[in-house]
Amino acid sequence: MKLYTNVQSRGNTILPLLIELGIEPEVELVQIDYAYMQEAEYLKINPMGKVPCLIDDDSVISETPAIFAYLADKYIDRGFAPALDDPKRGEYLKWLFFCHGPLTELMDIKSLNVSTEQIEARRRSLSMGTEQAVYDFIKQGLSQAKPYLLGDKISAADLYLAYWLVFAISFKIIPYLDEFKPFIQLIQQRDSVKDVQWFQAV
Ligand SMILES: N[C@@H](CCC(=O)N[C@@H](CS)C(=O)NCC(=O)O)C(=O)O
Repeated sequence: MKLYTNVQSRGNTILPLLIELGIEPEVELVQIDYAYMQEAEYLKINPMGKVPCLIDDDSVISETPAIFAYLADKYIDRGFAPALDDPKRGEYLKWLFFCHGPLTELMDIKSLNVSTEQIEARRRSLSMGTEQAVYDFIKQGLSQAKPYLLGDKISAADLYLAYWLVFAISFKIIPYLDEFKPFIQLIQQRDSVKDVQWFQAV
């Protein structure tokens, strides 16, 4: 497999998963410049001109949560995705999609300094609703975590949520709420993120 990425990109969110799944040696990391992402050669691979993008034989998988889901399912024996018939499968998918949808939208909107009034005016059509709703959703999920989102076993959804939260917190896009701390501290202890400097810094 090949993972097109860039050291400054959200492609980094996939790296702990590769380590956790024990497939780091099987995935060739192709570091590409932002300029190259707009070249015809790369646009043939991902017309969005973005990373990350995973190639596995004839499959081209872009979009971060699709890569999380694809790899965790491909190596389902490693225990990072609930099986199709596992009752926890739905919640697992919910968290992957939440990170990509409402949480990412909030991060984008905050980075663009969109005002509270503008958000409120569009609340019903925004995937995130309001900033507070996003925090409430995470707080409720984490208050029910035992200690992971799906119970006593970690999943790819924990890795994605923790990485994305830490990214947003360290770049001061969202606040480091007390309710996030036990979960983030738990994931911080994992060997797969121990070399991610800013992950350890929050
Ligand atoms: N929806 C994509 C977004 C990926 C994305 O925005 N990647 C950025 C880096 S973090 C990128 O490749 N930007 C290059 C560009 O837009 O020129 C995903 O979640 O994977």
